[in-house]
Amino acid sequence: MASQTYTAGNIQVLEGLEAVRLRPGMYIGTTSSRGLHHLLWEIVDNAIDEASNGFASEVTVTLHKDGSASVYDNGRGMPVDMHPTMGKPGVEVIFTVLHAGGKFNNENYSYSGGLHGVGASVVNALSKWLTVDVFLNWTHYRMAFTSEYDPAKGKVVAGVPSGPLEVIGNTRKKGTLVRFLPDDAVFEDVTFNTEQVSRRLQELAYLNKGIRITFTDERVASAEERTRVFCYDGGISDYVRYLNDGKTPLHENIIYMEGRKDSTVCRAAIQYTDGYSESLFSYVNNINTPEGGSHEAGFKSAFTKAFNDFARRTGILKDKDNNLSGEDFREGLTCVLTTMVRNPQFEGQTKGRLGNSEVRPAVEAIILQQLTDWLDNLKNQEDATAIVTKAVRAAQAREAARKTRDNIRKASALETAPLVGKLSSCTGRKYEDNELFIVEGDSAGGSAKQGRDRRFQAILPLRGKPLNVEKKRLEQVLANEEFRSLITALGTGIGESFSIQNLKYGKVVILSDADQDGAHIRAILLTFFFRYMKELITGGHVYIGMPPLYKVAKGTKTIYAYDDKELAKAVKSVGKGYTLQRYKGLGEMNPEQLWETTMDPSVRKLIRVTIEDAAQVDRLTTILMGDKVEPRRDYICEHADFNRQDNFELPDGQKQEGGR
Ligand code: 0R9
Repeated sequence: MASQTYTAGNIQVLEGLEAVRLRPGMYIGTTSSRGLHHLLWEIVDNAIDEASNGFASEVTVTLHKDGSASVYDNGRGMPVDMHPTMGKPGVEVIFTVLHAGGKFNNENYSYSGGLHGVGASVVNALSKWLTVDVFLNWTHYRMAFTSEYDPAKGKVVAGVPSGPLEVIGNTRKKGTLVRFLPDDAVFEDVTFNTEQVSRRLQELAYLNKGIRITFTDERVASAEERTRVFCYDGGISDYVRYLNDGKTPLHENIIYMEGRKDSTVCRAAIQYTDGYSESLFSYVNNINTPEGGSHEAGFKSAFTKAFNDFARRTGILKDKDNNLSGEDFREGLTCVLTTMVRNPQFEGQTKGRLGNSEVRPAVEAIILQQLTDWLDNLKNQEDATAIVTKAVRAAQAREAARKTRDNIRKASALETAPLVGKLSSCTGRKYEDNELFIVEGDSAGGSAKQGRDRRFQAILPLRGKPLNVEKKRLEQVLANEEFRSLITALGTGIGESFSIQNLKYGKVVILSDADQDGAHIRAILLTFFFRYMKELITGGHVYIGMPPLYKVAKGTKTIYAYDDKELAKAVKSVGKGYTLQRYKGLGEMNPEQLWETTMDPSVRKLIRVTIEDAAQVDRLTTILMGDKVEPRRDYICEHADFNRQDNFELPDGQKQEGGR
């Protein structure tokens, strides 16, 4: 826990803000919309830290009409006393010295993301202006900073105090208020996204039980819709209930576990549903870890052991029986696992996997103990038996699927068979450069085959709508011919034998029509990848192709427009007397057109599918693809968006920076 006394003397001083201005990507990953939001998360994280350490109960986030954002917490207030060696007040050091602040001093700030925790000074450096108000000891203090072009130096001097720390007056308030305007000279887009901010704040409220987070977007016209309040006294248990909205639970009560070992704190909430997929969402220091890591490994191992031991104790498993596998116990599981880790090391493609090896045994010990206690409790016997019985059935189904798979493998070699007649493979042997286009319909498939660059582009046409795999067991998926060819084409295998190393394509591109049917097909394919080949998505291999909606032609000039905005622009640029073609489907394009607009890497637009927000995607998938109609109808009224704007892959050579 944080120590109660933190004077400015503890602040570690490292380096200046100039570096941040020069290479913002190094500090916030990217200057796209994602990077912009990163600024806000920096400040929000500091407020949440103050609250989760027990000093604040309220966090308020406001998006203002002038484009600025502000964050308030009712905690102790940032230190305003003088820093002993720098001779400046604590707040000034926090906002002007890179890596200052307790976050980098482990004795004071125990847990922080490590990714988000790059500090308030980075936000200051990348803002046009920033103000901080501290309400402390009945006094209201204020300090302001600006970033301005200095003609003498010929560059922007960032984060400079506009004056000394001021005393504004007396106050009964407590806490810290930070407001900043992101600099439009740094960011491609300086507009905060209401839904993105709202979703993250809701997530933080679930992850931090009892903290009241108020979100106001002053840009919203309707007063009713302007403010949302997120506060969950049930914390991650409430989160699991929310995720299971639209699913049928196997037991009413959420199983909640919590414990601490050395410096690792771990909490887990679980509830089983009658479905077949596994929905495990893990976090480290409030940061989502979609690629798992040591905390998940510890959790899974303890989980399997506790349930197998229970199944033996109660005679559900006999001496002669094999243990059930972890997968069997995770069928239909919805789980939120949160871990607080000192000095987290994030690894993997998208830095979404926890590397710290010491965390595994800690989480394992905590969960084994807690889950065994739960299973031994007499009042839980009915639920426990229902769960184990379901796992036994899962094991039987898994065995049946294995047999099906073996049979298919024998007949056609699932992983290696050449797909006569269906897949048009490419000639290139460098797998990471190869692309697989999954194309809706035979006629578009035909155009794609003729139009493509066969050196690195392979085409798999899909006939009709594929099977909706939500709530289908692997066995049923394998019985479906379309999916079998897809699995064979990818080369990875599926289920237990899935291996991303065997993937034959660096990019897997879904190409469907820009209509309702096309959207449905896309959703089905994404559901399939999400449920059965998540690594394909987390590894950044799945893309959505963007065919144009219109062709504007005049004389020899042709412009393709991908949305209505672009159409308006195109029409304006060619002037009167043009012909307009609206494409209803991919099939209407001839091979050259398809290449020119959708497949040629130097002009096409692809959207990379991410599951940054895997929990939301899971909930959405259930609602949109599951079997309950009501929640679907409710949801469609709002909007469902798998594709974030900032995940566009632009034409060749203009790739967006990656990172988080
Ligand atoms: C509006 C967003 N909130 C903040 O940025 C915020 C930072 C912060 C804080 C302390 C209290 N409230 C805060 N809000 C704080 C922390 C500690 C002692 N006193 C006050 C401590 O960690 O022991 N600080 C976060 C870092 C620091 N203060 C500092 F100490 F490094 F300056």
